[in-house]
Amino acid sequence: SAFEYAPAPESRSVVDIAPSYGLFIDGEFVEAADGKVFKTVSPSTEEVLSEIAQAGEADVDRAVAAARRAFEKWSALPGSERAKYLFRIARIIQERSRELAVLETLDNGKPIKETRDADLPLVAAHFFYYAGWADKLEHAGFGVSPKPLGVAGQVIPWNFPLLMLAWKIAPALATGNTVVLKPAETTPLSALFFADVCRQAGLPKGVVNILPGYGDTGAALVAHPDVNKVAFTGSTAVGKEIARTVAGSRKKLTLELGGKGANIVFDDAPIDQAVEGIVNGIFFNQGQVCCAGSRLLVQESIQDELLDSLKRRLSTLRLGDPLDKNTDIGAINSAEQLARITSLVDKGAAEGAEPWSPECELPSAGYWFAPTLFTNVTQAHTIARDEIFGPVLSVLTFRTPDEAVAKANNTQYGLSAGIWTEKGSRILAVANKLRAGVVWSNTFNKFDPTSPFGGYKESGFGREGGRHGLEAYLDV
Ligand code: TXE
Repeated sequence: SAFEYAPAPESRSVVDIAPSYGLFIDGEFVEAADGKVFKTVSPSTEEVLSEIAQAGEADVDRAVAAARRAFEKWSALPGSERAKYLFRIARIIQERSRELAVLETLDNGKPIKETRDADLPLVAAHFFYYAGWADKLEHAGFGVSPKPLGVAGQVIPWNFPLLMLAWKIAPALATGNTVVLKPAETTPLSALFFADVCRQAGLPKGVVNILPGYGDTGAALVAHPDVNKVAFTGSTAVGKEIARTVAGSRKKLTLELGGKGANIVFDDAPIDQAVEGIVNGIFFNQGQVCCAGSRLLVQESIQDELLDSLKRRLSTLRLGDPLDKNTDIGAINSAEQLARITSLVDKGAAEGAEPWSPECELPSAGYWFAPTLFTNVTQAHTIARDEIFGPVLSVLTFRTPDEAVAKANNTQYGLSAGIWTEKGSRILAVANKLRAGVVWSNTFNKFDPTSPFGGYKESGFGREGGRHGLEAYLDV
């Protein structure tokens, strides 16, 4: 790395991790009915962090029944009362954000810089934002007296464990629904910690239930006849399976799936700023981001200049201990995800694209992947089409704005895009032609609870965040 920093690791002793955790059902931590457990490990060291109860079908039944009982009282509360609980949860998250950031970094592998400065502030902001809606639903534009749906079954991924939980739970509770949530199998800890936050906030029992487990637990939850609303974030393949499961039922469904975002850089773009945005777009959270800018579309005339700057910048990224406050690139979340990234990168090279990585030493334990940039990429290449969900950027070029739009839209996905140019008129013209749920201009990966987020095409349907996020949890 270009600079020498005295490493200042955040201490893991900030957070108490119990040797084992139960399921959180009806306000209590309980064992699974069949006694099953699984282990959660730290992806940066492969150390076992804790042993977690694994929910089976009987536990899904118990949790849904608890949520159903709680629904009667919770939905009957005045919105202003529900708001008080949500505000309390938001404040406790702020107060305990250091513990939560360390916990999330340990279980997920992402840099503490990110959990501290992005994940945790956004989690709290989300609860504050939806707390504000709870007593104003009649002003949300869905009619005089919109009604909650009932029990929400929510399944979330591992890339932003606590933030995805916030995106799902905050609007559900604000609108008077109750929740059974299944965190991802590799990152159950922050959701269980959140269960403790709910207890601390005095949330009535059964309003939030947390069921750690694998895909079969998620499948049982989604299929449960007494669940009224299903919300899923994860792979497109599982999203389609879930859509088939709920087809024919009265369940309301929202899906937030994969992406293959394009970052489009025009010849008049501020290059240094664009380089920062490109780096953030694909290396934030090791590229394990559904809206990552995983395709760089650069105007041909500035290709050499931009790639030179980008490579110089990549050479300064620090990869290593995620608890070190100077770390830019942490660990990949799991051995499975690392294998997926590796296989797609191998395919890229085999199909004729040229990989480049800065010099960097990968730690011997844990799951790591060096930042990688592919040039000589064509639209037919697998790495230009499939979501890699890792720190891998595919570079393509264009000559005209129309060609940029055509290439950006040439994907089965439609979640995100970025435009870099000094021309305001071009931003508007290009943004309006992009089939993507979010288009950033001269920035990337900016999130705000007031903005709806979601995809076009195979990136899913429904919106989370903002006023639109309420709609998924209301009958009008
Ligand atoms: O996803 P899964 P995986 C993409 C990304 C990644 C790929 C695979 O490309 O490489 O998906 O990741 C639960 N019924 N994204 O395997 O399997 C599972 O337990 C109900 C993009 O981790 O979809 C976990 O809680 N639930 C994405 C959650 O679904 C099931 C984020 C996600 O896991 C289930 C994650 C089933 N049949 C991966 N099978 C994004 N949109 O941000 C699994 N699950």
